[in-house]
Amino acid sequence: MAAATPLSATRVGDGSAPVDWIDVARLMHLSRALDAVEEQRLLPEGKLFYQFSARGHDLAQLLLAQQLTHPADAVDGYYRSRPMMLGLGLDPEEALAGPLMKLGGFSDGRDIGVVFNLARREGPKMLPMCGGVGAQYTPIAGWAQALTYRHRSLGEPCEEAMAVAMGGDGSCATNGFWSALNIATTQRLPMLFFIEDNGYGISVPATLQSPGGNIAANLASYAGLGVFDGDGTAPDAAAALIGEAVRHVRERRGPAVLRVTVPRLSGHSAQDTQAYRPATELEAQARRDPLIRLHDCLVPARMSETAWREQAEAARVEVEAGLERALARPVLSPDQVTRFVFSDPREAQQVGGLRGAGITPPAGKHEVHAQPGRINMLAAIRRTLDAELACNERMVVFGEDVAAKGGVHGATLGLAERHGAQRVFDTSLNEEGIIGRAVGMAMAGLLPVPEIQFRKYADPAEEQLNDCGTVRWRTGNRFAAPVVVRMPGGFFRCGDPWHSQTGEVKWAHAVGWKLAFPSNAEDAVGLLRSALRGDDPVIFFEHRSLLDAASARRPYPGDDYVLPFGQARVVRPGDDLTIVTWGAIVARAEQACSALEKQGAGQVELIDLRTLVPWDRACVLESVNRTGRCLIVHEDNLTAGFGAEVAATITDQAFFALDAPVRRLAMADIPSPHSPALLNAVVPSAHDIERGARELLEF
Ligand SMILES: Cc1ncc(C[n+]2csc(CCOP(=O)(O)OP(=O)(O)O)c2C)c(N)n1
Ligand SMILES: [Mg+2]
Repeated sequence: MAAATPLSATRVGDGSAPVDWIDVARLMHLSRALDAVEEQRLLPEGKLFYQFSARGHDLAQLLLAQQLTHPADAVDGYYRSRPMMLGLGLDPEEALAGPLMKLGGFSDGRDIGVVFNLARREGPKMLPMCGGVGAQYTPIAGWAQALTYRHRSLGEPCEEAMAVAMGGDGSCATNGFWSALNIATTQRLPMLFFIEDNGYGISVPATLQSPGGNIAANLASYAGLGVFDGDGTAPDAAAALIGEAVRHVRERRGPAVLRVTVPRLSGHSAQDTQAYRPATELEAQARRDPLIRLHDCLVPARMSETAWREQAEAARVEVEAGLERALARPVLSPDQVTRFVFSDPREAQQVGGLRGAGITPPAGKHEVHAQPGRINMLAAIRRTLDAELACNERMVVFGEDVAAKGGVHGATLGLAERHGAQRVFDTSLNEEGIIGRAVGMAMAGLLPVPEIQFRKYADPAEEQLNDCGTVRWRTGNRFAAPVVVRMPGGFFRCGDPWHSQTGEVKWAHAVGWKLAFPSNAEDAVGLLRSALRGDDPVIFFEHRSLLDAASARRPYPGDDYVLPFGQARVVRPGDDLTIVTWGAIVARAEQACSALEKQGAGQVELIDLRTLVPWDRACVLESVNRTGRCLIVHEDNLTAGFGAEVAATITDQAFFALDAPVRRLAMADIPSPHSPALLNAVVPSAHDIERGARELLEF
């Protein structure tokens, strides 16, 4: 455990400058006044629903905030991090507008007020916090990795900037904490884990979160990690300890964890009576109140009692005035509540993605410039990644085995050699880390293109994927994280419950994701480039059976070719029945349509949706209005599969044109079976489609 070192003044922000104690005291009073007005007035009056007091945690946070002065610094905190926000410049009106659900307040009433963010082009930022404990860690690790990239590869002055994750003792048990620790130490990132240990996660004692109840002690032998541990309520010692930890990170001696012990002077939240805590414990911790300790440390040595009292009164007045202004603010107009799920070309986000960095990628061309020969879908994807890496220095490709091996499917073969180890790199085997890091990198102005090795293995990243999709909406377009996630999956000769699921409907249901599911090499190029030059998070599904399928081979359509999302392809025209499908089923459906035509059973119109979010409703409805019959076929499970969405839309909007029921043909509601004999029995075959289509034609 590192010992505290005396303060010696050099530069602000590197941990060795003298603390501005007068400002620390001012902000302590402000933080307490905010807590008081919420706890004593606004909650009892029913004006807010959530209140998480920071009393006890405040001093340590404010001491850390004073060190965060580099313009590229960023923090990701949690619901108890308001003192840090005050230290970064949050004013009381904005602080209260959030919990009061008013316009402004960092989410315009969309998110709970204690879940802050601080979006500004210049100066330290607070990345959007999440309600999920532990979800803050991997995005800020991504920010830290982006700092290294921005310095080394883009020449930006980030060599002393740092990233800070703030969390409680309970959060040290989460997947996110361990994922981020793994990333920060293996990549030697400029990242500080600031752990405020108040001994409890709601009512669960810290000993059930970390063995022995001290995460810092447990991490003492973790390779590549600076470990600091001390009392977060002892003003001088805490300031010295925090300064030392910050210096460790800024001087690029590696990541660090700093555990500060703090009292939780209120219940977990305003509703929590703390009945589970012994009275003696509550009395003992009241004596550790950092406000009292700060007073005893500053008065009279550094300020007079009168000045202290004046500060407290000034804070009370400032909060009252802020409250009045916050209460007078309007609420967001309800007709705006569905805005900002996706990017709005009229209004760029403040932070995140290329547009947040003030960069507009080239639009690309919609015309195909077919090159001689046909390439398979795998080569098409690789070539598109290669071309975009060459023209966009902010793009980075990463995942498990993507560098030296070139990906287990081969999509990134040779890219690391061509574009360098900074831009195409292997990660640890940690999907939450892969996606969470991508989110933070996108917020730092890069274009992250992570690969999830097999679709099923996105499961550990589910939380980060969900939070990534909603971040633009949650923050009212202040932040966005446009990442392009490549995700191979689906059957390939055989099936199995691990490598062969498609499960694409999850991404259609999740908020904020666009979803591409190409069936051939040309579409793969156009859709992938569209995604890489777009401004929204995209799941790019690569069907394993199509990567080298003859049916999917096409000429390369050119280095500028883009295919907009939401434009289905009419694979073959017909007036008797519409078949709607996508991905690997397209080729099977084509066979079925040819067979039906040869038999004289009817002319079937085959539609390949190409993208599921957005999906081309107009194309499908126009077709069904003509044919009066529709069969939807997919590989994903039947129940609540995307076919249900298409069917519901048709019955709602083309009901009077229908001459037959809308039918779905899909995988039975089981995981993909391994044996080809079993697989073929449950994935719709050309023969199954032919039979299903004939039934509808004859209906
Ligand atoms: C993933 C997740 N699980 C459970 C919860 C409910 N929850 C909110 S706060 C909390 C305890 C967190 O304790 P700690 O990290 O020590 O922070 P503290 O509140 O003590 O500052 C729990 C269980 C949640 N928000 N997220
Ligand atoms: Mg705690």
